[in-house]
Amino acid sequence: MKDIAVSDVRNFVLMGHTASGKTTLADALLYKMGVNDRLGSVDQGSSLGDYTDEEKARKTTIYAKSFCGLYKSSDGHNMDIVFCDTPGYADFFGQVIQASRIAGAALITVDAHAGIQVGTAKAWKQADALELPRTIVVTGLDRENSPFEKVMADIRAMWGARCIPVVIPLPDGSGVMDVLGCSNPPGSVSGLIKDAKNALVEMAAETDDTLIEKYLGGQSLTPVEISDGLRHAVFERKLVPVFACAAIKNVGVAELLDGIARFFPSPTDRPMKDAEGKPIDPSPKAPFVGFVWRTVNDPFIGHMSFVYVCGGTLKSDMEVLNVNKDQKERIVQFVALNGKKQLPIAEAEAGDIVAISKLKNTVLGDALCQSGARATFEPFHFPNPVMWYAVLAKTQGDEDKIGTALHRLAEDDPTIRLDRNVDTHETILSGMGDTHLAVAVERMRKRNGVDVTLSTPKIPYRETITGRGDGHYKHKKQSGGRGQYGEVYLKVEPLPEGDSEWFKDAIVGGVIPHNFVPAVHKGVLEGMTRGALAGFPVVNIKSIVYDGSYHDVDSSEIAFKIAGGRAFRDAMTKAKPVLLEPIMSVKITIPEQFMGDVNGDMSHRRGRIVGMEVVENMQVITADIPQAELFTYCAELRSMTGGRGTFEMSFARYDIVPGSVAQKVMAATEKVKEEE
Ligand SMILES: Nc1nc2c(ncn2[C@@H]2O[C@H](COP(=O)(O)OP(=O)(O)OP(=O)(O)O)[C@@H](O)[C@H]2O)c(=O)[nH]1
Ligand SMILES: [Mg+2]
Repeated sequence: MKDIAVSDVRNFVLMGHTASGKTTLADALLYKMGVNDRLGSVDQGSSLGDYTDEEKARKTTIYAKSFCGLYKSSDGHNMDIVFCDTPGYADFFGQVIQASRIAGAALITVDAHAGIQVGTAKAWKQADALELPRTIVVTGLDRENSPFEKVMADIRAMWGARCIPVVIPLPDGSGVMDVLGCSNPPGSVSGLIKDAKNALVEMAAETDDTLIEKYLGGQSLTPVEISDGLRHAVFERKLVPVFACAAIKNVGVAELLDGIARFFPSPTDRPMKDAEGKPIDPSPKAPFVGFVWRTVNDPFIGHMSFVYVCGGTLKSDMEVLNVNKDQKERIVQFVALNGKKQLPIAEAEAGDIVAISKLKNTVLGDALCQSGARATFEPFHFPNPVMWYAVLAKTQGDEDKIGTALHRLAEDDPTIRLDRNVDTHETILSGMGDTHLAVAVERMRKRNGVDVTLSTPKIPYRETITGRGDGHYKHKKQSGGRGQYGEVYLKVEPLPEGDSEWFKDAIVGGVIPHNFVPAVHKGVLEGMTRGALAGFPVVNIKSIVYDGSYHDVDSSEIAFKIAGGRAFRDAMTKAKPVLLEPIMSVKITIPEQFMGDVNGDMSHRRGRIVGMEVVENMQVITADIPQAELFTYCAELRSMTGGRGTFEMSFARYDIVPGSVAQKVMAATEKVKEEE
């Protein structure tokens, strides 16, 4: 067993808007705990967190990473601090979804200068969804025009009076005062400290009947009663302690670590739950249970599984069962991570995060269990992609390599998808935004040595009819020996809803002999793969073959197949054919002030608004928008709203393309055909 009890482990996730100082804070925490002998810097490329090439180039976090360190709390306790840093940039929210699942608590950063931003609200929502106890850390106190009181007021306006400061920054930004610990505050902040202290003590008292009696009776609570009460209130999410720091100047970092020790739950307090909602025994003596929350498949480092230890003790050379796959895996060795730094460890217990290499059959979301335990976990729920491109290999012959590389990427990051569109014959790469996909392409080029071009995908248009039509074709050829003969009359009509009989044989009197009807059927089917309008697949059409003629010697299957196909085409042309396009149901979330712009833009996109509501101070617009108008929406919505607008979407249905637009589509397909 390790020398630190599971009850002294603190495990949390850093979340917040991009550039709100998460990684800088992570570096400061690691420096304070002595994990790093200098303060890593995102700006200078020396951060322990943002260490990959793609992160250094963009000075932003792209991948969730885990860290750990030891900390001696102010009451002399040795604590094991484990945490994950996550990206704030919307494109990489998938990583937040993964990292927040294994956290015992959330630490949400708010930039003192910028205040609450979209990413902050999104982080809060994620913490809500997982019922995570949380604290807020106001960052960048050293920056000019960053008054703590103003941010504090915004925080309370947004999330209520349960947000109470536990430190108060000194006006010159040189340090912070611990609200409960300080006895002689300087005059300039004494009022703030007094108010916060009263609010905290009252909060502590309210957690327990005997304490509230004591409190109301005028007796003061002991420091232990206060800290136990507050810890309880944080677990119950009735209290959100607010910290403040200037991580870059090492201000407020020790107080924050103390607060984490004081307020956050240990895995004993808040054990991980399995898929059925049953808590997993966090004791080191219990059988080992681990949850694979991230994987990396990379030619540089091979296959790595990042595992959160839910309970038991993980030791090297242990055999475990991957419960999801029902396959045994041998864990030869594992390391603890501090970003890039790997630390070999002999044992891991609840709350620890380890990286295990070469688990061949294990993928993201799997459960690893020692005999005696058998758990699985609720699968991750990722958002649908919001941006798509058709991918093509730059070098012919690289297609297989690209397929493999992209599939590996998508396995590690399910917000990246790779699909083959059977209608347009394109390979579609989709993800959460331009940067997300650019990073994917860059990774492939650097690590797999393959290059691709991305282009706007073709729309999988379809064709159908809106009326009825009569078609006829007589296939007759006399060339030398045996001729070809087959004549077909057929009618088409829109396929009634619920009717699956799209081909009806209504021949009477054997005008088309029984044995040739399947050939007509085949011809019609072939006609339906390339419609009469622009060559797109035809849907929702019913063909009724009712007349025809044959020749004793010259009729053949091929002749009737040709006649069937051509008669279908003839009938379709006369049945008011229309083009259909995929319509997406889109949910757009924006701050109120952008309503005008976003709605105006909607009409240019042929969008139709179907609903509007206000959710948590944001306008949520639900609209139906043609897929063709959405390929660049992600970037354009962000630029219209200064990055504050987000959207999600899913396929709704196929709808008729309006005449003028259809003309353009048909002209474009015509042009492509000519070029070919
Ligand atoms: N002055 C000052 N600058 C800070 C502080 N914390 C962070 N910064 C700067 O703010 C910028 C963004 O900081 P990061 O730590 O990368 O922010 P982040 O939240 O990790 O951003 P993402 O990874 O994009 O989500 C960097 O240029 C930091 O140097 C601070 O306390 N004071
Ligand atoms: Mg970061």
